Amino acid sequence: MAQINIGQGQGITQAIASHLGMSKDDCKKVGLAQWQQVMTLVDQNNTQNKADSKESIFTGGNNVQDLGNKANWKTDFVVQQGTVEIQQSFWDKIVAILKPSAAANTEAAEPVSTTPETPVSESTPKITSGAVEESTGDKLMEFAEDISELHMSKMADSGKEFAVISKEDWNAVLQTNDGAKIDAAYKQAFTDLGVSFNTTLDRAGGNGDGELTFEEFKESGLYEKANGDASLKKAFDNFDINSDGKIDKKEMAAFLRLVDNSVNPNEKGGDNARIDAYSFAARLMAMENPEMKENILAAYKHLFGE
Ligand SMILES: [Ca+2]
Ligand SMILES: [Ca+2]
Repeated sequence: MAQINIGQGQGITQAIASHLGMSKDDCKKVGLAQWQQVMTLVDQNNTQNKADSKESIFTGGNNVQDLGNKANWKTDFVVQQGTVEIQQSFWDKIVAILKPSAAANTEAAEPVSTTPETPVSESTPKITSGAVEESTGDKLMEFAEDISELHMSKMADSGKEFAVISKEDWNAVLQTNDGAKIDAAYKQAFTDLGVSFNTTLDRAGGNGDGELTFEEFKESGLYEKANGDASLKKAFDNFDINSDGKIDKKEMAAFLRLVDNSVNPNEKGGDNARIDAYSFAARLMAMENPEMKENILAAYKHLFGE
């Protein structure tokens, strides 16, 4: 039996990949069809669990054919943080699909323990309140690319988490127990991040003035790469709260602030001045959702009170 540890905000596919010690490059080599096979096995295991009156691994839908459909991945194959058990017979087949070389070796059929490929501390941009570090936007851009390379799906390597304000600084602010101070630091951090992120995107696809026109937004590649079949203009309009045809730094800050919320209703999370890859991807993907504009607007009002 394999015991898979599901981290916070992790999907079942990522947890399996992580349990197998698969690197990001390993994951990239696994196609949707293979994941569908894997999830079919997980589904069979789940059915078996139910028959044995054991706890279900996941809730929601189980249609593996729809695995690549972004519209479903907030509701289907939903797993809780914790440990799930996959019976050995199913697990062996899963290993054979994902790691054929390991499966050939009987020793390796037993799952190996995993080490996170990138310690969070190395990939976490540090922003000190009031000062924007030049590299933050670049790092977030790389981060966005990482996710899009992994098809912006549940399978994304979303173990990554970015501190909007350094953990040390944030903890120091929290320890003051001063609500007004915490609120101000939080808002400042997101404002800084909005400036940094917008500037990076504008440098990538525009004239570098820190505001994004629709053309610049398109050229920056962020959303297009993230969700090629989406209506780009609609996504742009969601960002452009004041409808002046440009995404300014505050509008970008509002989007990023919105990301600082858990998308998994089972988690508490949210508003901890950290952005994890899973939430980031989910928000980008939800851009066509008619509620998105309202959500960004609410985040905008929270940050800037306008
Ligand atoms: Ca511009
Ligand atoms: Ca605007």
